[in-house]
Amino acid sequence: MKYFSFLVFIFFFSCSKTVEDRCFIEGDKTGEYIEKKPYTVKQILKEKPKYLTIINLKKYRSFKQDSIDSSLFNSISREEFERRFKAKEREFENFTKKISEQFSYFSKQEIGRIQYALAKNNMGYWLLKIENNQPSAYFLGLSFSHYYFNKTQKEPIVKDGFFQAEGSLVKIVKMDGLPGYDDYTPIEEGKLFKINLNDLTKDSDHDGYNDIFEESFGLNPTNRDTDGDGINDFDDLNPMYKTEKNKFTQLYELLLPSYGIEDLREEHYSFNVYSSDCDYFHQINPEFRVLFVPEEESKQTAYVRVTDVFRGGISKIKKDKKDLNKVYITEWGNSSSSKYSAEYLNGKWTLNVIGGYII
Ligand SMILES: [Ca+2]
Ligand SMILES: [Ca+2]
Ligand SMILES: [Ca+2]
Repeated sequence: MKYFSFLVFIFFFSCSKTVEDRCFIEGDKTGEYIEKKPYTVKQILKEKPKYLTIINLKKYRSFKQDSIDSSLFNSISREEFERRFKAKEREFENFTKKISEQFSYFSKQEIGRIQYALAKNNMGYWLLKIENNQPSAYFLGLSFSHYYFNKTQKEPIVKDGFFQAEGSLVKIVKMDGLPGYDDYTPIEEGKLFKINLNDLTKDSDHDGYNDIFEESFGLNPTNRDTDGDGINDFDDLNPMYKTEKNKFTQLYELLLPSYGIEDLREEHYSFNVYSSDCDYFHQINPEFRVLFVPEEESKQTAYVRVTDVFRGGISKIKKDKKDLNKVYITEWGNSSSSKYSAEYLNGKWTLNVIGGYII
């Protein structure tokens, strides 16, 4: 019996991490980038979403050909570069106007009065649609670490009730010293990726985000207001957690990246994704969209586990041993990091850079 209660005690103790455990650290540990081993074809297929069908093509456009044709930089003159750049801008003008500039665009298609485009942002791939001047965006839930769509699609991207795109299964090779730069290598070419439009466009709670998007990032696809704060997911800048104002949420808000004067409220499909279990970080009131991913891999969604959706991060808080109002915290982005000492006086934080790096 003694042994049993001891086990129960351990179980209870390990499940009941406090805010203190989740937000503060003793040492200098910060979120370092850990290189993950690329998946094999077998592993990719094993984790393939159910709604995706992959067809092996006999005749196809090779990965290499597509990369050469689509490169804006490879051995072309400045004039030719500008010509291609402008042509691309014109081609997707309607989308940039209606959905703003949150995406880079690949293929476009018009069926009657509906326009479709295949697009990508830091979250992943999307199918965009403009119908009766109304834009919609449907997240594909396919990791760019595994799936590559040819920039030139010879066939229509929407056909017979399906989204379809030709491409390859790939691995990403990260370039040393070039953060954010992904070098793709195909591991199996000649694939046709197909998703039934009914699966892709399904938005069970009618909040404006398709189910696949909500499931990919841990939002609730059957509740318009995941965090119950009265603001629906589509309009909520921090849709996963209710906002609160206190000393430490103030500190995290101060360390969020600043994007100047742009109003990012209308950019509904562009989020900064952070990996953090800290309640104070979760409770921030940001000026742009944020989503949070659990630190522990086993608690993350399948999509986030294999897709590098992070632009940066903010560490846990380290308290000063003597001064109760002084803490240390680190913020990092794609190519830089800053370590701060922060002092809380009269309801306000003052930050001092005490270290960091720029690549
Ligand atoms: Ca939804
Ligand atoms: Ca929802
Ligand atoms: Ca909400």
